[in-house]
Amino acid sequence: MRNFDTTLYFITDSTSFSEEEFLYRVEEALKGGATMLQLREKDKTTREYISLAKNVHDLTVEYHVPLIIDDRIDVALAMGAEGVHLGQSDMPIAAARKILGDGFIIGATTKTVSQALEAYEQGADYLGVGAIYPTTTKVKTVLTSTETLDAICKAVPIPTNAIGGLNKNNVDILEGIGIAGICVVSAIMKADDPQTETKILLDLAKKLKKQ
Ligand code: TZP
Ligand code: MG
Repeated sequence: MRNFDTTLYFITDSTSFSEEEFLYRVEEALKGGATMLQLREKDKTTREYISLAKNVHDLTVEYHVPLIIDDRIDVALAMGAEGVHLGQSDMPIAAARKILGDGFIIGATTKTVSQALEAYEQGADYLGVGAIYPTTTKVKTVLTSTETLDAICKAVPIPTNAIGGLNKNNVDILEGIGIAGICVVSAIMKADDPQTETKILLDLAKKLKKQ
């Protein structure tokens, strides 16, 4: 069963936080209504990634939110996450689907219509498209226009989220595009009050979806 809602998809970044502070922020975002959560770790050892993922999973299970692991199918399988998110340099979606089976949520980063169609055809459940704005989060990316985002939303029948530099003051650029939701890292991760920020962003994301 792949049941998920990408309306407000919070992607974490533990850089510069103690584990205690990080888990506190994750829980605040869950209390604020984040509908999906991705653990995104680039510098941890496999053991560290699994250990942190287990602790995050204890929280996401409590709030009935699916936990998606960035990049690492092995980590997701080892600790029992609900899904994985794969970029263009990670394992192809078809190979991941073969390994993970039908029960897993598989997300893909795509920046063009052809990448989006390929990911969909190979069995991706949702897409992340961006960066819409320049981002302060550590990532190799290029800007994606809202025209391309719009074309991707129209080309594939699976939920498509916008990502990159999004915050409560600039998401209006997404009005009228058929997105399923927004992905944010720093807007929540670095907020003074992550719970309140999450509530505000959830409200905005819901309104964007209705248009
Ligand atoms: N992919 C494209 S932009 C990005 C990723 C992972 C980072 C988004 O982070 P932020 O802080 O919401 O700009
Ligand atoms: Mg990746």
